Order: sequence, then C-alpha cells, then structure tokens
Amino acid sequence: MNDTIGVIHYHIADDFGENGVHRHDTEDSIATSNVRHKIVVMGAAKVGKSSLINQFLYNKYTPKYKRTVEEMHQGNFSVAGVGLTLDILDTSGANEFPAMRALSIQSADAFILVYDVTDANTFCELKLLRDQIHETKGTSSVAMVVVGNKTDLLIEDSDRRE
Ligand SMILES: Nc1nc2c(ncn2[C@@H]2O[C@H](COP(=O)(O)OP(=O)(O)OP(=O)(O)O)[C@@H](O)[C@H]2O)c(=O)[nH]1
Ligand SMILES: [Mg+2]
Repeated sequence: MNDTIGVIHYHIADDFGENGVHRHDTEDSIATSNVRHKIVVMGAAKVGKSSLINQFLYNKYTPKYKRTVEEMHQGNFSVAGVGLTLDILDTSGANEFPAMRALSIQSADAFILVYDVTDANTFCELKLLRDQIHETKGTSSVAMVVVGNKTDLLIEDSDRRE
C-alpha cells in the first residue's frame, strides 16, 4: 500500500462497542465510507503506543500505565472528501505471544512503529521488528511510519542542563 494520506479530519469517539472494539460510527461517516485499511501499531513495552492511539482517537491521555495484550480500535475519517475507515490494532510490547504478533503482521496493510526517544534500546527493537515484518510479508515494500515518542522528556532534560 503506497497511498499518501493528506489532511486527516478525525472525530473523537464517544462509544465503546462489543469485544473491546471502540467504534465511532456516525451516520454520515458510514454513508460515505468506501476505503478501509488496517493499521498495526508496534514497538517495545511502555514506549507509548496506547497513549498515542488514545490521544489520536479519543483526545485522552493518562500518566497511568496499563499494559496492553491486544486491542482493536476503529476510526472513521474524511480525507479529501473520501470516507476512510481505519482499523487500528494496538499490540503488546512484551511479545509474550510470538504467534499472535505474526498473525497481527500478516493482517496489516500498514504499520506504525513506535520508540521512546529517551531509550536507544527501543529503537534497536524497531529494527528487529522491521526485519520480522519484511520477512512475514515476503517483501520489503511495506508501508510503515516510525514515530519517536516522549519528546517532552528530552525538552525537560535540556531545561535541567541549562
Ligand atoms: N512523558 C511521557 N510519558 C508518556 C508519553 N506517552 C506515554 N507515556 C507514558 O508511558 C507509559 C507507557 O505508555 P503506554 O501508552 O501504556 O505504552 P505502551 O507502548 O502501550 O505499552 P505496552 O502496552 O506495555 O506495550 C505510561 O505511563 C504513559 O503515561 C509521552 O509522550 N511522554
Ligand atoms: Mg499499550
């Protein structure tokens, strides 16, 4: 998938569906939705994958940590007048269940790979993940975006040095 997504206007979800699936289906978005993609969010434990998703979809942030096993979210967007449904899979950074990770990779159209800018190990982990994704997909032509998270901690560090 090499589609370029321009400006995304997103809605804040206000409903929690069955099976832990968070949905935001307005009549308007259902009527016009005609593109659907599955995005899988991966990265080491505690880098902030769930926090990014919760902020993006629901405008919510909590400093409390609760580990994820696996959670599917859904967002409906309008991109240049075209309805877009994103199924966003939040994964566990712990990789306790490698078979589950392989299935997630197989099912994805695109990936968001998250690391913590204050922890170099989490960036190294992304390299391994990238290799696993290429291997599982059988191609290196895979849509992925790398996100460096927790940049606020870098700003705090430089403030302290001054
Ligand atoms: N300072 C700071 N803390 C953050 C940021 N994003 C997330 N956190 C905190 O980091 C911790 C881990 O965040 P999560 O979003 O749960 O991390 P995760 O990658 O989903 O972790 P797993 O589900 O275990 O893989 C939480 O206590 C968050 O509040 C950020 O941008 N800055
Ligand atoms: Mg999580």
